[in-house]
Amino acid sequence: MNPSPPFPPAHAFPRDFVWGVATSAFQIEGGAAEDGKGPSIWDAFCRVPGAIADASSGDVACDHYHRWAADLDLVKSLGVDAYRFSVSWPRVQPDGRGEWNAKGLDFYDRLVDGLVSRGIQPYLTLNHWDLPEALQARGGWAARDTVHRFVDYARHVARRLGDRVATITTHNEPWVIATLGHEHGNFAPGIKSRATAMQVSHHLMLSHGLALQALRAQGCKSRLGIVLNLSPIRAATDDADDIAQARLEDGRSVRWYMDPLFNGAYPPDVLEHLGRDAPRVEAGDLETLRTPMDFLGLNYYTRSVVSASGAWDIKASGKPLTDMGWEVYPEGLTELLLRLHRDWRLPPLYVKENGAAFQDSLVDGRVHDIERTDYIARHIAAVAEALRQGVPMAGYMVWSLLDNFEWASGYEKRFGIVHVDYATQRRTLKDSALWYRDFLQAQKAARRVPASSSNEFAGS
Ligand code: IFM
Repeated sequence: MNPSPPFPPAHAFPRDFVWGVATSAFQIEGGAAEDGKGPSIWDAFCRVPGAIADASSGDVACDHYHRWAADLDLVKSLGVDAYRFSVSWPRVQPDGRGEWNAKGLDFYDRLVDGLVSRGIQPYLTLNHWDLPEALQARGGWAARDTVHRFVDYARHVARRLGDRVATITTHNEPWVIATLGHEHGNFAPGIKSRATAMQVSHHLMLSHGLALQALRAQGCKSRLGIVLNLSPIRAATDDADDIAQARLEDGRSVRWYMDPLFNGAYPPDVLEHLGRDAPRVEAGDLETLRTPMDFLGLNYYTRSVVSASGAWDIKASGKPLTDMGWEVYPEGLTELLLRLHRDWRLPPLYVKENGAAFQDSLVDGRVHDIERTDYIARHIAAVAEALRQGVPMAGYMVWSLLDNFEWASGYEKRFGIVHVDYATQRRTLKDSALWYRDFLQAQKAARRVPASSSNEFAGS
């Protein structure tokens, strides 16, 4: 058997550092048309021929809608502090406006109670991409009215669950919704228009700011924030064109979100580049965008290397690649965290997703996923290094608890630390889950002894 990677130093992390695992509704729940749930844009997108690599859908997924209690027992067995999940908007409001679906709300009520009774903090996300299809028919995120529908939805969910939920994230990865969903068109709703994508990104962030204001106005006690997918962007060479391209990519994927959220302005170089494709911004919008947050969430998987010609081949880096073809580059996480800390005034920062897809084999009830274990260990060490250098890190969550529906890749890519046999829905803890569990036990032991008298832990 392969050796386990050593544990990152236990005392690198503050005592109240939050360790967790993450999932999202569409990727695990199934129950796609059950108990009054309406269709989402991803239900519709899955029906488009060729949209999903294995022609699958979220109809059943991990059947978490029925197996949630056993899944929470699994979460509990890992010893995490928090569980990040998302609410499916069309499950609780099938048309995205008007009537609420009591059975859908009851499901999340039970889920939150189930977490609290197991001593796990619920970390709720309102929008992990599954917009009600009925709203898409009225223009989706490109329509300003959707902003107001989202604020109503946020208010209702917070009224129902906010008393027990530790944090509420408005949107997960707005860049993905805007760019992959509306510019490249390989994600739902499958639109290919840069102008639409930029308007969508503005509406997502506007709805985020308005939702924060609305939730605070109604006395919501949960901590509020957003989760961005960010990467350090590097030029492939020292060539001036490559450097300019990298600066633009950084503008479009990092500064486009960070600048308005923290400084109340879109980056001027990106606006100039976009020209007529820049979004329509109404008076007062920019002020709303910078509504203070209680936390910023960051999802990190890899860095991005760009060249003006587009000719850079990721294999040239010589680093290992995951099953997604993404370079394993943990030092990029430290680099990114230091840069965010340097360039913006940040609230407490969480890594809300980090993990890797690899080809797994289940043999005799075990999955020896040494590459995933190593990936997680090295990224946790990268967070420790950022903390050491002064970044206000508050938590780290593994993506993902379960193998699940990986969007346009269907079920072909497995990100879980728990293996799912989709034919039987049997769950098996992979070695990465066992490693994470043991690491968290070591963390807890370290919390119990004074920092000065402890040693660093060695891996099991
Ligand atoms: O599975 C996704 C998740 O839904 C959002 N962040 C990236 C993950 C891996 O691609």
